[in-house]
Amino acid sequence: MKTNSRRKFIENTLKATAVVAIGGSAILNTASASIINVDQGNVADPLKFTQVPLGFDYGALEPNIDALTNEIHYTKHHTAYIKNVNEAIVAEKLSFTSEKEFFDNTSKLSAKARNNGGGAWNHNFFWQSLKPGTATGPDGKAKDAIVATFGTVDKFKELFTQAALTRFGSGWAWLVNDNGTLKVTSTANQDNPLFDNAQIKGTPLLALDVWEHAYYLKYQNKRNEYIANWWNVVNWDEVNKRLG
Ligand code: MN3
Repeated sequence: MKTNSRRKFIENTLKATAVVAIGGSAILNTASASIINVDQGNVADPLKFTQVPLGFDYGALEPNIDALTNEIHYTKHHTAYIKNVNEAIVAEKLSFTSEKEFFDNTSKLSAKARNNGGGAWNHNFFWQSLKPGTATGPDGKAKDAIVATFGTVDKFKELFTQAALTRFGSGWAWLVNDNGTLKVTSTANQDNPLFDNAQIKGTPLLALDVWEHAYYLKYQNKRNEYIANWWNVVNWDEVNKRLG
């Protein structure tokens, strides 16, 4: 009985969180900060993606993620996605004023806008999901929600690891909040669960980049070792914040 009422409480809390999230969430709020004034068509404030500052030194995640990989990933790959999506927004006269609006319309966008928009957002989310040191979480809300949905933290980690490992080619593994239910999913290329045509939609809580550029210098073909060590640098504080 005790377990059941606790579970109910968590479910209700998550439902409330999800509503807030959809209405203009903590995650998507970064959109408003990134909007600048550009004279473009008839839109006063078209969307412009910005790259979040890296909250740590390139080498701060050693030995789990190496410094050179982080540096190239942040300064080359991620920077290119930001530049390319902003070019596409201007060239194609896209009139979105928020990231939410952009992702609500991904199925109608050009490949350049869609892929680079996903890449810009996903990496901002990815960097903020990492933290130097040795992760001891999940704890707090994240742990409660994970246990309520998956039974145990280990079971969740097993499912997430499997999603990351079995994503064929390039893509991402995700933990999302789908209207109060947590789900593990994966996406191809730079798609994400905010895309209007995502197979499993939801508010992202945690993401892992499994493109080879994210791990190949250190791990080569051993994606499994990269995933196993990535758990050590997950920023569970950030996941708790995303749960409201
Ligand atoms: Mn990447």
